[in-house]
Amino acid sequence: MRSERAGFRYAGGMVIAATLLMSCGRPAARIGDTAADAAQRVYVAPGQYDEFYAFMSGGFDGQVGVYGLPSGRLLRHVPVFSQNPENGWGYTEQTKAMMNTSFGFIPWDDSHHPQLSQTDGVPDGRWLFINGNNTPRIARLDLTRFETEEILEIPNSAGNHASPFVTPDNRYVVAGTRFSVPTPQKDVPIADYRQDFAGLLTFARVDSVTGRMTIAFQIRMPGFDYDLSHAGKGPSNGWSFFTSYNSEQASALKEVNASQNDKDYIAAVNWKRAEQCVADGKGAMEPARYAHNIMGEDGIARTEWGTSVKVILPSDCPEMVYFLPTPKSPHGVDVDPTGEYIVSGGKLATVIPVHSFSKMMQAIQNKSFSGDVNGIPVLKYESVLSCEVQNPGLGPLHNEFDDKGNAYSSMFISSEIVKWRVKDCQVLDRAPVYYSIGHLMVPGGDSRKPFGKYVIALNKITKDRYLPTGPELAQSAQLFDISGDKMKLLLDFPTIGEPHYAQALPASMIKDRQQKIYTLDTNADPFATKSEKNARVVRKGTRVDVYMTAIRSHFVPDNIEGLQVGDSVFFHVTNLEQDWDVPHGFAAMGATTAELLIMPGQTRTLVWVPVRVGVYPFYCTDFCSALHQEMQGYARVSARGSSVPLAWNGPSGTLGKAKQVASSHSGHAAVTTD
Ligand code: K7E
Ligand code: CUA
Repeated sequence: MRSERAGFRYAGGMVIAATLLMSCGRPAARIGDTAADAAQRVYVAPGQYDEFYAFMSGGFDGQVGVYGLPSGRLLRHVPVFSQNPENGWGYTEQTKAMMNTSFGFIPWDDSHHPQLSQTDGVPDGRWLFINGNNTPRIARLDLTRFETEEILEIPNSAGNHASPFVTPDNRYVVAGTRFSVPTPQKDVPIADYRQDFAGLLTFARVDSVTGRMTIAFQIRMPGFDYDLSHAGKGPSNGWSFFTSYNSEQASALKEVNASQNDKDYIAAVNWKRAEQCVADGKGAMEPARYAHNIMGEDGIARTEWGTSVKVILPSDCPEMVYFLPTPKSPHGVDVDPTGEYIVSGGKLATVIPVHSFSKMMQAIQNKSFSGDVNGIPVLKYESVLSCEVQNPGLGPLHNEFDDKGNAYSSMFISSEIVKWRVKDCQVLDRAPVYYSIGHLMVPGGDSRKPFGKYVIALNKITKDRYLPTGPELAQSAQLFDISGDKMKLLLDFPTIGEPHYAQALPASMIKDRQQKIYTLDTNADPFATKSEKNARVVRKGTRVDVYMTAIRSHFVPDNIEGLQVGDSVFFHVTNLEQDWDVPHGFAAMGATTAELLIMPGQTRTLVWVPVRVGVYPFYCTDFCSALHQEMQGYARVSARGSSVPLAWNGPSGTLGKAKQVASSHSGHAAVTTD
């Protein structure tokens, strides 16, 4: 949300207020009843587990951070959109295809909104979806393995920010474009924005068994900036809500020009109606090239190329989209657990507007419209409003809910969380945060049944909360107890990347469903080596395939000779272990890609191109046993065209003692024992 900061400069006095609030040193925190009391509530004794898993987006690091709550302990950093040299994600031959896009190989993204899959409006712990903001994509993680299993590119989109919010039955994840663009792309003057730019809202269908996504349809909307979304639930199930700003359709200096209107809109999209129109043959298939990357059962990612997409216009399908006027330049949109209230956060608004779904339906029926935009009816603000939270603070962004009818809103400029009652907009409590909160998260707080208990502030600016670390300071999360009437600060903990949104669920929902190993017997990687006696080295021209095994505490083969400068050496390393938590690593000196971390039963491939003659070590990077340091070997690299024969060590190879038998035609070499 860094981009939004600039916008506040034009909010005049607000900025001065913000500066004052943020520069007054270290305010005394309102901690629990006493510090000891707070400490006790977040203390998870050695050997004990946290109560919740929390999933936080990595923002500019493109990944997902998994934390335990209430301790705030970082459990795992799961690579998603960004290559990760720690385990070879996006570098290995098996995972590279996950980064394919219509723009080519893109090894990073900016991830903002994790969303747990839901069943009947409640997180079910099966999958986690997350958006790639820069090159529009949605990823799906499997929560039995904490691995990314699928990445779907979203065509006709630019800045996939209003994404990937799920419907209560997990039928769809949505993707609204933050930046309108010409669709299909074409070479036009930017000044022709109004006429040529559009904002597409994408609905990707999720398979209920496999979780696989397919683009069902896209709705071509006016060229606003579609910022955030949440699905309706309960009575409002069947609708998705998208905030928009820049209803001015300004194409330059948006800081000023997109902040003119007192109200922008929430787009209320009746996706059940859209489905019906699509089934009736409305809309048109338009050409669109996009990548769909799927991790196969064999552990190898592959790309399928999409070639077209169904695009439907609001004018094709009356009663599909309505605009709800919403002050001012709204950011978040959140639907309360009952599904009746739709709450926005107007970055420049002085109130928090709460729309009523039942009033919206009534207004639609009564045609209580104040006008239209490109034929999309604009409902009268007063006829859809439930209430406005007065004086909530400055810079409202996002809202989450507890299980007692209350909402918690983040106030970016005044750096606080405000708690208020949803049904009558009464402010009940406020708690300062340190500093500049973006999203906030209650476990299950955007679902039909919030788990409650805590709210976490995800703060943008840390200033003086932690030991300083040079020009860049850690991002900060703050955990509050919300079990009583008043919020109580329990804990600060640093986070990695820049978490935007987060999700959490009780650990009991997923902890006993963890996959512990990959079964070696069913390893279907074509380069797998399932026993040491099959380890071998095969040359075909300048390509050398090393079929290697790893088990405590050695590689087979461990020594290899006969490699040549400029060869492409494919180290296919299979971890023969079948015990939980015994990965082996593999690193080769001078490798220009990454190391490998190979899970038990898995095969991973690193390509190494030796650039000069010599003898180079490779070794295991994961301390796996008392003799881990001995888990090493050498690769001898000779000059191009050298007569040193290809040979290796191992149960069947006896490098140094062996009779070398070269096969004549394929350049293939083998070693036999005496
Ligand atoms: Cu940071 Cu949801 Cu991208 Cu608000 S967003 S803070
Ligand atoms: Cu294998 Cu260390």
